[in-house]
Amino acid sequence: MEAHYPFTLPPLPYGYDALLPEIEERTLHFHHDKHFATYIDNLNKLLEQHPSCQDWSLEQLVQECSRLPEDIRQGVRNNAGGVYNHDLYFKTLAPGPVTSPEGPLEDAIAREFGDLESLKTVMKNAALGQFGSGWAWLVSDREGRLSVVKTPNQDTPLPLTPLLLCDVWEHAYYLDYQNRRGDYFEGWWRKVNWPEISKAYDALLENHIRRAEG
Ligand code: MN3
Repeated sequence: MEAHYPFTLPPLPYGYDALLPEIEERTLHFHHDKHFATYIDNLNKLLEQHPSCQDWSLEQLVQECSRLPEDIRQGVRNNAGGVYNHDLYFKTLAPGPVTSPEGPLEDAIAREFGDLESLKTVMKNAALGQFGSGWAWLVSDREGRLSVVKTPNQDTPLPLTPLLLCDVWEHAYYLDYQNRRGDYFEGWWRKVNWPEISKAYDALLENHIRRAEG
């Protein structure tokens, strides 16, 4: 993803059939090529008229949208959030066999939740408990403490660091699962890219240690 405007659609990091049978090809085509692309187009259109905001990073657009010109504030909140969330959503899934957390992340999950199955239960409750469209998240604070949160619409949990996110907008699952959000969650969970998420958590801890030493 570009550092700032103009943003372009990153390719899907795997084939459109890579998440079968949990997530079907047509869902990925709609979700990535249409929905994700639309958030990017809309965000670029909003920023087009405002050169002063064109060097803002995506994280800045999401977190500091109250400082934006009023006429684009809500639009940027929705669409920059949509870009941020979908970029991460597709990157945190992977083809292949079921994986599990590794190293410090495995330890942190044991500490905060007991075990991976308990984390799954907490996250599934968040996914099912999000009324209407939104997201369920596994996040970390700057010190590496994990928690599960949910957000409505395209809101993000920033400044907490997102590690994993489940899209519970109907467009993420309706073609495959219709109204069965819980079945979608179970399928989605089997495709989580734990090795990559474990690496992201390692990097977060390293940053924390560096800050503490610096
Ligand atoms: Mn979506």
